Parts: sequence; C-alpha cells; structure tokens
Amino acid sequence: MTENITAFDANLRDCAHQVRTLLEKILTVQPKHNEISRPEKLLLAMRHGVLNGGKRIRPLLVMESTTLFDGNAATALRIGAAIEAVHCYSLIHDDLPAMDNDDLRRGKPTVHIAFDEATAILAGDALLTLAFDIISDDATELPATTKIELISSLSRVAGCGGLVGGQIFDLAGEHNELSEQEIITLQAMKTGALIRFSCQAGPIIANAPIADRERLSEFGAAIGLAFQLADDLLDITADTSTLGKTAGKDVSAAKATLVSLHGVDWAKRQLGGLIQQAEDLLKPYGDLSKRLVQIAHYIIERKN
Ligand code: GRG
Repeated sequence: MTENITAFDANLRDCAHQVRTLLEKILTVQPKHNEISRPEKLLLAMRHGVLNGGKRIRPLLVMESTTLFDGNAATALRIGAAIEAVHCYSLIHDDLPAMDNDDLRRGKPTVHIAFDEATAILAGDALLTLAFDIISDDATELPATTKIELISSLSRVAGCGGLVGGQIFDLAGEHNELSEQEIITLQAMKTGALIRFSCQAGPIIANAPIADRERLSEFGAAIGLAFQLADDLLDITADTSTLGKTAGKDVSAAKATLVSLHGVDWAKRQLGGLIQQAEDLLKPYGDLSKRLVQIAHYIIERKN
C-alpha cells in the first residue's frame, strides 16, 4: 500500500509539474497571432491564479483516462491544462468579495488580495477564454471535429447549466433553505461537472467507443460526488494551514451541505459506497485502470 501511495504521489507531482510548465510557456508576454498586446499586470494576475500550486487532479484525470484508451499523452496534457484554466478561473471568481470573499487560496493570497478586485475579475475572464484557445490551437493535435466536441462539452460544463449555474444556486442557498435534492444538483453542477468532464475527455481524445465514454462519465460522476463529500468533511475536520484555504467556512456561514444534513458518519459510509461504485465501473479494464482507481482513493483520503 505504501509503495502504491508513493508511486501515486510521484505521478501526481509529475502531472502538476507538466501542467505548470505548459501553462508557464503559454502565459508569456509575447502576443500570439491575432492578439494585439498582452498587458503585464493582467498576465501576472493570471499567472498568480494558475501557477500558485493546486493538486491538478483534473489534468491527472484527463491524462489517465486518455492513457486507458491509448490516446496521445501530449494532447491529454493540453486538454488537462485547458480544464485547469477553467478551474482556476472559477476559483478566482469564487474568492471575490461578491462571492465567497476569501483571502487565502492554495496557501497564498487570493488574486483580488494580491492585485485588486477588477484585475481578479479580468484574470478569471482571460483564463476562461484561454481554455478554448488552448483546445483549438494548432499545437493540440486532434481532428477538428474532436476539438469541437471538447469545446462544446466544456462550454456546457462551465456555463449556465454547469459551474456558473451551480454558483447561482449556491448563492441562493445563502438566503433560502435548500432541499437535499437542490444541494445534490448544485454540487453536481459546481463541483461534479468539471471532474466528470475530465474523465470523459480521455475517451473523447482517444476516440474510444461511446460505451467507454459513458462508463468513464459515470465513473466521473461517482468520484465528483465523492470529491464534494470529502471537501465538506475537510471543511469541518481540517485546519486552515493544511487546507490552504479558510477552514470551517460552511459552518460559520451556516451553509447546508450533505454532511450538515446527515452527519459525518453517514458521509463516510457514502464515501465507501461511492468508491466501490467507481471501482466496479472500471473493472472491465482490469489492471489498466489501476491509476484511475488510485485517484479515486486519493480524492477521499486527501488532506487538502
Ligand atoms: C464561475 C464564479 C464561478 C464559480 C463557479 C466551481 C465554482 C463555481 C467555484 C469554485 C469554488 C469551489 C469551492 C468549488 C467547489 C469545488 C472545489 C472544492 C474546488 C477546489 O478544488 P481542488 O481541491 O483545488 O481540486 P486545487 O487548489 O487543488 O486545484
């Protein structure tokens, strides 16, 4: 087991390093074709928001779900980096005073604290559009139809029916009591959708059969739910320095979560069931899916 954890940690670190290196290379001051100029302050704020650590779970899911179907690793890295750009945009905007109003993210000052609010909004906007630039760029070696499929899916996951819509439901929950079903829906949109898409992206990149895409999508849904449950538990049990973001926010904001509704023991039992479901879904792939199973375990056992 220790050997597995060590190998997994090395894999996660290697993925994080590759994502960082690629995004550093992309976020340079030289304008690209059809761009006019890249303002330095905006670029620095974008870099602060995207090169400030982070576990890079979503890119790792893209890379491993691509490897499972023998897809191209360099392409998977680019799609993973695009998804990470969307994720980081959502974190920057989520931390703003008008949203969660947080001053700590990944153990560092949030972008609006390190810069200012307007710059943080714009850095988030620019990271969102960057994601579509990365996917459509010639350097992403995929057929045009596959790029369109990825762009279309990512747009839906990120927009009104996904992240942004989930955030609106979340904000509504600050003033009205949400039902259990409403909490499940908002979490599937706010957290689950991008994780699910990260798992689906691999079979899309590798042009795998529809049945495999659906199976990986179900796997993504199970671990997305587990991710949020684990996050809600960490909010209660972990401290701010370990989390790298303010701990105890759900409790202090009296925010309803599945953990606040059903309790810690129920959440732990749910996590056990979700892990089992995730493992069962990958059984047809045998040993080839070992690394994806390790990610599922990491998601529920992580400390931040
Ligand atoms: C578009 C404003 C706007 C918001 C969209 C996704 C979202 C809504 C907000 C993000 C903030 C948040 C608390 C989302 C829940 C999912 C979550 C726990 C994200 C943190 O993901 P990790 O743990 O973070 O992968 P790192 O820092 O490791 O990347």
